[in-house]
Formats: sequence, C-alpha cells, structure tokens
Amino acid sequence: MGKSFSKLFDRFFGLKEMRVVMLGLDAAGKTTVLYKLHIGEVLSTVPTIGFNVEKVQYKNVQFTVWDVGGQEKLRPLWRHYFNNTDGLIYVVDSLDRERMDRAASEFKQIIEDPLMRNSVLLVFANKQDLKGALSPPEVCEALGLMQMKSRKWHVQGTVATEGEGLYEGLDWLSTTLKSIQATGQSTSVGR
Ligand code: G3D
Ligand code: MG
Repeated sequence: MGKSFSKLFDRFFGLKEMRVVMLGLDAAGKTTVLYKLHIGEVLSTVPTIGFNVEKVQYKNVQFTVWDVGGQEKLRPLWRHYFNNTDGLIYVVDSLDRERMDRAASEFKQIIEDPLMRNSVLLVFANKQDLKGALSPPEVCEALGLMQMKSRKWHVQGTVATEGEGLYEGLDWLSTTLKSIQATGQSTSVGR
C-alpha cells in the first residue's frame, strides 16, 4: 500500500479517544477493510445479544464493525455501540445493485439515530475493481447524500482487497475529526 496507516492515526487521531463504527450489509467488504488496515489484532466476538462484532483498538482509536440488514429485532441492540460515535464508515458493495436500496435504507436509519447525530460520515464505495460497479458519484446518489446539507460526509471509491482508497478515506475522516476537535464545533453545521 505504501502508506502507513499507523502514521496517519498517530498524526490525526492522537488527540482524544475516538470511536469509529464501520457498518454495511454483509459481504460489502468491512472485514477486508479491517484487516487491510494492519493496525492490530481483530477481536471477533458474538455477544449474548447474538450478532457478530469485530473490534480493533489502535492506540486511542477504537473500530467496531458489524453487519447490518439482518434480523430486525437486533437493531435496537446496535444502539449500545452507537453511543459516542465520532465517525461512521459505511461500506457499500458497489456492484450489488439488487441490494442498493436496502443498503440505502439501512444507512438512512443508522444516520438518523439520535446517538449518531454527531458522527461524520465516510462512505466506502467498495469493489471499484469489478466491472459494472456503481461509480462513487452513483453510490452517493443512491444513498441520497447529495441532499444532505446538515452533516459532514464524504464518498470514497475503494478496492478493499487491494487497500486502494482506504488511506484517502481515512485521511478525510481524521482531518475532519481533527478540525472538529480543534474548533469544538458540532458536526451538524453543513459541509
Ligand atoms: P463483510 O465483512 O462486509 O461481510 P468481507 O465483507 O470483507 O467478508 O468481504 C466479502 C467478500 O468480498 C470477500 O470475498 C472479499 O474478498 C470480497 N471483497 C471485499 N472487498 C472487495 C473489493 O474491493 N473487490 C473485490 N473484487 N472483492 C472484494 P470472499 O470470496 O472471501 O467471500
Ligand atoms: Mg465481515
């Protein structure tokens, strides 16, 4: 990959405890992203509540990852992990046109959760290497982000298997979070 994620995190995330939640439908590429970051051991647990949660802690940055779009009854239990989320990374399989509406409706519900209202939104339009994949602007459109003026968001094309785009996306995330910390401003003030 050539670029060091640890340096990126050291530079930008070094200020305070940071919580990043990475979500998306199953098979979007989340676990691949997590391993590609090479930032530590991925701890995978199935808490009693019954869905698989992956966690990596790198210094002061905690990543928590799980699949959305499964059983509806699990949804209220996610909120436990939503609390104090600084950044949401939403991973989309850009080739999965059939489930794009589903990915969009899950995304909408997540970001509208009151516990998520202060989080900045990074979307990985993943699997850009596959022929027929929606482009990042098309994924942006599908998720309805163009109309969203009240949140900070960014769509990054990625190929998680190759690590492509991950650094750029996280660079945006860390820069954005850093500027919020520095100014003490709320994230909900437009882009
Ligand atoms: P998830 O954790 O979101 O459920 P995974 O998704 O990370 O397990 O990835 C699901 C499958 O998609 C994996 O393939 C993985 O290799 C593949 N994948 C992830 N990112 C990309 C990408 O950018 N391009 C391509 N072509 N494939 C990708 P398998 O075959 O192991 O199920
Ligand atoms: Mg996974």
